[in-house]
Amino acid sequence: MADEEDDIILSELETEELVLQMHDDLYDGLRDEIEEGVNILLERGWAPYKVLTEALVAGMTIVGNDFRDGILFVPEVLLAANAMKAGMSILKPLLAETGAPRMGKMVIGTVKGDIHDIGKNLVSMMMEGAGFEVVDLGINNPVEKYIEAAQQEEADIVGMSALLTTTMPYMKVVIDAMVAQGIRDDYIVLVGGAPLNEEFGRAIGADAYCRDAAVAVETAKKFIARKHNAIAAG
Ligand code: B1M
Repeated sequence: MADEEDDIILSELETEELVLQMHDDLYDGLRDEIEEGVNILLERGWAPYKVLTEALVAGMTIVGNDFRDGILFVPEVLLAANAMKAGMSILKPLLAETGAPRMGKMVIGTVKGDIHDIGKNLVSMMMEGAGFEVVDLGINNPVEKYIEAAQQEEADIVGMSALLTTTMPYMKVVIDAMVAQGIRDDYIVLVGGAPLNEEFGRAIGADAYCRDAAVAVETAKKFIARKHNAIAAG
């Protein structure tokens, strides 16, 4: 727990200062302070999505830049990631709060060889918030896991995440296996992750590349509507 003095300091900051302080706290991996900051922003009327993008994701971008530049190392980044997850777990029920009818079902996971899961978790949260049922396969998923889960769960969408240039080609392995088994067209395949782009998505045979979680939701809705229209048209 943050001690009482920290509580007072955080809660007394102006909102703009608080957000900057949260970027610092995320950088320093201060889980309790991040939880506290998230709660204060919510109390001040910030929408959960705004807290997520402006306080947490923006802070993580700074961490990412310094990781890239050799200023931060894996243990520090892990602490930052844990602090981010703590903040996200407060936002999750708020983002998922919806009485909307099920839009469709998605299985999603990070590909084999890759253990980054923050972005994938964010996509899951946002999809649930938009009324999708989400089956989260976690990290380091081999092709068999995606295919088995998609079939068992009777999913509409297969989502894949990769954060490394060395693991993103594995998405093609999964799609090629789906083609080989004659099941590729049974699913909408969406891919995402920082090193990907639209061209890559097209090249590997995905239905779409999703730049971020909000785009993933919009894209999923669009493809599900298309699927329903095709079924209705016979
Ligand atoms: Co890693 N790491 N990391 N790392 N890490 C990156 C990705 C890196 C870019 C850092 C850097 O150099 N700047 C770099 C990759 C370089 C490259 O491939 N060219 C890198 C490296 C090198 C590594 C290691 C190899 C380091 C090492 O061991 N020497 C190692 C690899 C381990 C492995 O996977 N086998 C490693 C380890 C780690 C930690 C464990 C320390 C930690 C992960 C903790 C965790 O996830 N639980 C970590 C972190 C945190 C990062 C950075 C700093 C942050 C990633 C993140 O969470 N971003 C990252 C730098 C960066 O990306 N700027 C970095 C926030 C998140 C919200 O964004 O994941 O992009 P993102 O998700 C977005 C979109 O991309 C999209 O929506 C999300 C939300 O808007 N999206 C999807 C993502 N998945 C989607 C799926 C969809 C749709 C949209 O499906 C439908």
